[in-house]
Amino acid sequence: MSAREIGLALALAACAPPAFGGELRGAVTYAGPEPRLAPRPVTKDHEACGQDQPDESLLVTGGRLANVVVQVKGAPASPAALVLAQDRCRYRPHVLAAPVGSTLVLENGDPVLHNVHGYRGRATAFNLAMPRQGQRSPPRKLDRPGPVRVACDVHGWMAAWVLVSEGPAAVTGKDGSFAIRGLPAGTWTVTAWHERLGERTAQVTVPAQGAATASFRFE
Ligand SMILES: [Cu+2]
Repeated sequence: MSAREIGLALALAACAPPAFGGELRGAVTYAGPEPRLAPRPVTKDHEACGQDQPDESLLVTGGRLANVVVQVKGAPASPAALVLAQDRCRYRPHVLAAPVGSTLVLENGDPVLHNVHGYRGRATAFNLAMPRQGQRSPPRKLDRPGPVRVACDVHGWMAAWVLVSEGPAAVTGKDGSFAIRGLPAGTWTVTAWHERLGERTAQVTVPAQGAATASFRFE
């Protein structure tokens, strides 16, 4: 390694966040008969939006629950840059999660007007008309923890959630699994949140190196 390369390596090490070797992995299950949700009918803008759209509010596959936000409360977390797209009159992804201090950009990929309305409980968190295809909103800072429900005032079937977390977070995939890396050793409060099923809490001890596991069950 040359002196220049060593200097570069030191500079990179100085700006990198502390690297922690702990990890939390697990799966979220759903007990009970598998729900089959009827598609939501599209009532306008059929050319851009199709005839119906899936109801993604409770997705269970083989007993595994998708779209659950798992977070390690109070653990160090780096802010993220989230993007919520509107694509054929559907939000993608349906659930996003990131720590307080992250930013959210909204994108309109459709040739129709969407009005993106974010709610904290019943209060409006933001309200933005997006009339143009290809439009991107300025990044909005997510400065308070908790769930934000996103709806479109034009298309009543459109629904998404942004969970602003108090630590590193992950969203379960179709197989219900999640993994959160870069955790320091310690006993942490871990929560699992679902838009319809509420929240579960567990205490999990994460080792300095290697993975701890946690599982959550909803019904
Ligand atoms: Cu819309």
